[in-house]
Amino acid sequence: MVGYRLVHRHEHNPILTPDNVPFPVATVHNGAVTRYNDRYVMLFRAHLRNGRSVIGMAESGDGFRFTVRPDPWLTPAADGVFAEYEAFGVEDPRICRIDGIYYITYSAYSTHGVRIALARTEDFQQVERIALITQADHRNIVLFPQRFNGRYARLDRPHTGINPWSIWISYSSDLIRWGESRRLMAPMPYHWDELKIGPGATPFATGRGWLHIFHGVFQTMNGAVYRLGAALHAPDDPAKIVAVADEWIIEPESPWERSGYVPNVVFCCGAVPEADGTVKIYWGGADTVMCAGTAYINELVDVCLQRPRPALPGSVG
Ligand code: BMA
Repeated sequence: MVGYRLVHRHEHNPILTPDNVPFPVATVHNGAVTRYNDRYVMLFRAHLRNGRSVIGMAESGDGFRFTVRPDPWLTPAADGVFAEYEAFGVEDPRICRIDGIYYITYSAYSTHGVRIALARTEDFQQVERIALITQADHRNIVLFPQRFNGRYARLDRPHTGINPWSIWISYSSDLIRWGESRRLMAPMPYHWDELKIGPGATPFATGRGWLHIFHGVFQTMNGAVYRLGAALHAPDDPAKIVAVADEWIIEPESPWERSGYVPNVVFCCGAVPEADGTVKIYWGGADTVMCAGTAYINELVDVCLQRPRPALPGSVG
């Protein structure tokens, strides 16, 4: 369908480029965004010019025009257990507000592999690391913003050599110790996400369930293509997937999504639902710049419900 778009790209994309960052960086990408005191705060990943990543912060009044703080917001820890596991850099943050506290999950890279660390802030000035909440070989963990039967829930993405990389769920009573993990969603063979999938933005509540924007990858003769998809989880049971949209909601199209440090990548770490029924979606373009767009929440829910595919294709059909 010509002109058919679920997500409307912002006219000023890319909304951030390395030139907008006051400290020397090669990229500004994979940013998470949340509302804080009637403003928007973005925590983004930036490659330093040695190839390792730090997390920077930007602020905005309208969610599209961001100003970057002069110094990085989170750099690899200098001592203790975090120093050992963050030595190669900190990457791909997600922000989740629970009971007035902003929790940040981010990838911690080191010679031991990649783990997920949890930090918290109340004001985006002071940040406190809490714990490393996975073993090695996990990325892309998003928390749900509320408890279910008194427990926190998160979507996981463990790496495995046996199955295609899939989306799992785990639970915790204290945000530190997690368990009861189960696989919820898997890549679909011969489909846009057949190579691997992973959690993207922190899920947000809609009248019809939790909407989760995830990424899916297809391997072509010219390398991998990263696109974004949508899944709907039951309102009171995040382990129950109501529907997964068969089609992607965004694919690399703009020049800065199709070419850059890693070509043909749109990668989402954040989305902000608005009271007017829209959602602002943020994604890194080609692992180099930040982009934003807007969608109608109802249209994203409808595409899940009206044109679904199985969540676990191998076991369901
Ligand atoms: C993934 C992660 C992301 C990155 C994406 C595309 O494996 O490393 O941070 O945006 O690849 O290169």
